[in-house]
Formats: sequence, structure tokens, C-alpha cells
Amino acid sequence: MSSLFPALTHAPGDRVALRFGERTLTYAELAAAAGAVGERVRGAGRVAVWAAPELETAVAVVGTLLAGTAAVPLNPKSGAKELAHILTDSAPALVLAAPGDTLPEALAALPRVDVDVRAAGTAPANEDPPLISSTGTAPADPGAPEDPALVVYTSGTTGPPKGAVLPRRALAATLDALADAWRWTGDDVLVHGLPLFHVHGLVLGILGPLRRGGSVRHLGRFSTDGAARELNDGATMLFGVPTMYHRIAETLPGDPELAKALAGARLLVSGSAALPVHDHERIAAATGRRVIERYGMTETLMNTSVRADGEPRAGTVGVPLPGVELRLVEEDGTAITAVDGETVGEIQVRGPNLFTQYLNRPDATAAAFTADGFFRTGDMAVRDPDGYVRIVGRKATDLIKSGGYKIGAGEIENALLEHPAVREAAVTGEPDPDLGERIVAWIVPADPQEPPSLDELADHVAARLAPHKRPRVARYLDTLPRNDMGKIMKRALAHG
Ligand code: MCA
Ligand code: AMP
Repeated sequence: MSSLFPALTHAPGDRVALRFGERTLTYAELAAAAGAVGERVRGAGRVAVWAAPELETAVAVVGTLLAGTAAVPLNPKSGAKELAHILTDSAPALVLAAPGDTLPEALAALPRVDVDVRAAGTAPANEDPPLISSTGTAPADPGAPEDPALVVYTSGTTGPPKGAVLPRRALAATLDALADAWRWTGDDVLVHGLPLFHVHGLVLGILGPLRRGGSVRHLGRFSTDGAARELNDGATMLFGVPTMYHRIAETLPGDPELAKALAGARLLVSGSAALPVHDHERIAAATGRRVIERYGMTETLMNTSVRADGEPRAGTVGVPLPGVELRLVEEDGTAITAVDGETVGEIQVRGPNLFTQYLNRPDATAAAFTADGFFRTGDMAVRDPDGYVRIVGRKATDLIKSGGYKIGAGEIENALLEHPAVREAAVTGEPDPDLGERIVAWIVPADPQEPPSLDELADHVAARLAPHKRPRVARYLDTLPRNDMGKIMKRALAHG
């Protein structure tokens, strides 16, 4: 297929491509460093990338994609159980990491390749076409449109996370659709502090600017100060999850620099979960600027967005992106034709932005699609008369969105049950002003006299799964409410 990154494969120049803190790479430098990665991973099938929020992660993923190989980004905070699952399931040939990274025991068996961001890769003598030409240009990437580009792990209601296989054409399609909707060009300079092991931070936040030939500045970790500094120093766009915009809204009243920074931005984009109208309004009041929302999913990449030239209405995720077919359906699968802002249905989508399969899970893949090739998102929405989509909820109560991360209740319950002081466990989400939802663990202790503390349970889950999956609240019960079938009645728990 044509190059995923034309600005890297055709005469890369001196424009800054990536900036992480004080470290930068121009397009020419990135082409050379990514080319060197490509030499190591070409033909490897799948490789893991230790996706810490650092320059090497971006170079590793870009180099892997240029070589036509697939990357599996790993959360560097993944606990032992989650990491073991991902490694067994995805079976990467090697792991790419930054020279200073300390990798956990679970990765010891894999060959490790350190990413050298200053490498000037040269092609093996008899390689045809050369990986790196004598001018330091990376080759046109060899991957075919349907070849896997990324395998991104995402939680379901039960069981361990599934690996969504994203082909190269899905990346290209979604980024080009966003370019159209957002008037996103190579002149844009994006700032964000999103993690690099999910679609939002990696695909939109790193690969997006590189596909346009623009720049990205990554904050390492999100802070309102960092966002303000960069937007006041030439950055034009900000991407964040609602928790980040909530923190901005909280900070704005006492921070004129932040207000000035947001007021001057070309585009402020929120996604991964709903941004509450209250935060929309507070930001608009303090800066005169409206945050726009887009709606996506790991499996579908981006489906809808408020357009840069459209009306930025709070509480909606805008209109379908070019190439995306979107419909709302009843419980029985009948398409809803009413566009009345009232009739609720499940969102189903079809288009070149979709994943191809869940790795090693033909059953789950088949269940995710309708007979006519639409993907069942599980999100419930209405459509306003002018076509704007408003998400009103989710089909599954066992999925929690906390800080923009999707978390399955089932995997946390399984981890909690492995704690010796826990006899029974149920997990729910409850509203949280900062995180959107916070994880609540309902625990029947093995010994009612000595229930495990919240800290103990949080450490236990963080060490097995990931810190963002840890419970923030623990509630203790004598028994869990169950129906006649023995199924835990989560709604009874949540509503006392
Ligand atoms: C806390 N920590 C712990 C423990 N408690 N570590 C081990 N054991 C513990 N018991 C650590 C955490 O790892 C973290 O470390 C720090 O303490 C604080 O963590 P926490 O309180 O959880 O979070 P926060 O710093 O307040 O983070 C809020 C956040 C974050 C920045 C908004 O949730 C975030 O980055 N969210 C983005 C999620 C995202 O990108 N989702 C996209 C997926 P340290 O300080 O070292 O970090 S959705 C998607 O891709 C679709 C396609 C879409 O539509 O976008
Ligand atoms: P993930 O599975 O982590 O990729 O998260 C995808 C889910 O995030 C979607 O199914 C939606 O529930 C949610 N989501 C993403 N963007 C938005 C948004 N702008 N508003 C509401 N929910 C969103």
C-alpha cells in the first residue's frame, strides 16, 4: 500500500517530528532511527513494544510499521498476570525497549532489542529494496493494506483482555478521516500526555501527526502546566481524556496562563469517555473555546466527531466520519429509522476503520459482527434530527470507564478472588467527578473479623493486572445479593 508516513518515506526533512521533554527528532532523524529498528524487526511477524511514555516507544512503533511488521504495545505498568496473558496470547518474536528500561521477569525469555534514537541505520548489503538509502531515507513501507499493524489489548466484561488486530488500512483510513473532520494538516503541532499503549495516545496522538507530516510534543505525563506551556509555545491542538479536561476546568479559575493557552489553541479534542456538560461549559466560559468530542473504540478506531467546521455542541460526539457507516438498532437488531433525538438504540458501525479480528478468538470475533458486517459497539445512543450522535449509555453494566480506560469487572473479580482474605467479590463502577467512574470492590471477607484493607486489595489488583484497574473503594458484606440462578445482582449492590 502507499506509505503510512509519506513525510518519512519521501525526502524527510528538518522539521521536528517528535518531542518528548527536551529530546526531539526531526523527520530525517526519525526516518534513520526507525529504519534501524526496521532492520531488526523485518520479517518478525509480531514484536512487543515496551510502551513507556518516551521517545523510544514512538521510534519503535514507527520502525516496526515501516518494516511491515506488527507491534504489540505493552503497558509498562501491567501486572504479572496481565502481562503473562498478553505475551502468551500474542507470542511476540522480541521486545523493543529503551536502553534504560528495566523489564520484568515475564519478558526475560524474549530477545530484547534496545531502540537507539540516534541510529543512522544502514541496509544490509544485499537487501532489495534497501531499508535505508544512502541519503538516510527510510524505504517505502512494504506492508499490504490488510496486514496487521497493531495488536491492542482491550478489556471485555469477563475474562482477560482480547487483542484487537488493527490492519494498516484501518490506521490510514481513520487518520485521514480525522484530517478531513478536523482540518488537520502538517502545520499542526499536537500536545498531549496520553499513555502510548492504547489507540488514543498511540494511533491518534503519535501516528496521527506523523501521517500528516506535523509535530507532536508528548508531556511524559499529563499536567495542566505542561499543556499550558506547550499551547503558549506554538502547539495548536490538545488531545485528552475527560479526566484531563476536568482537571483543566478545575484549574482554570486561578490560572490565567492556562486560560490564555486554551483560548489560543486551534482545536481542543476530548475522547475515550463522555466529557460532562458541566466541564464543557466551565472551559467555554473561561476561555471562549469549545472542546470538541470524537467517539471511537479500540476495535473501530474513530467513528464520529464534531467537525472543526461544525457546531461544537456539548454532550454530542458529532457526526459519522467520512467512510464510516453508522446505524442505531433495536434489541432485536432492527435498524432505527427515527432521527428524533429520543429513540435509543445500540450503535453499529461498518467501514475501513474497523479491526479484522480478536487475536486467537474466532468465537469473540464472530459474536462482535452482524451478518452484514457491522460491528456491535455496545454503546447506546440517540441521533438528533441534524444527524449528531449523542451517547446515552452502555449495554454492558460490567464495563467500567475510569480515567478513559475501559476496565472489565470480571477480570478484577477474578483477581480479587485470588486474595486469600476474600471469599466472594463483585465489582461495579460508580460516578466519580474526576475519573468519570471509580471502581468499587464489594467483598465478602473470608474472616469477617479481619477483612482485607482497601490498600491491600488495591496493591493486589495493581500487581496482577494494572494500577488503573485497582479498586478505589472497598465495601464489605456478609453475602452478595444473588438471584435464583445464583447470579450476582449488581444493580442491587449499586443501589443499596
Ligand atoms: C497508584 N499507583 C499505583 C498504586 N496506586 N501503583 C501500584 N500500586 C498501587 N496500589 C500509581 C499509578 O500507576 C500512577 O503512577 C500513579 O500512582 C497515579 O495513578 P492514578 O491515580 O491511577 O491515576 P492518575 O495519575 O490520576 O491518572 C489519571 C489519568 C489516567 C492521567 C487521566 O487515567 C490516564 O492517563 N488516562 C488515559 C486513558 C487512555 O488513554 N484511554 C484511552 C483508551 P504514575 O504516576 O507513575 O503514572 S480508549 C481508546 O483508545 C479509544 C479508542 C478512544 O476512544 O480513545
Ligand atoms: P476502548 O474500548 O477503551 O477503546 O473504549 C471505547 C469506548 O469508549 C467506547 O465504546 C465508548 O463507550 C467510549 N467512548 C469513547 N469516546 C467517547 C466519547 N467521546 N463519549 C462517550 N464515550 C466514549
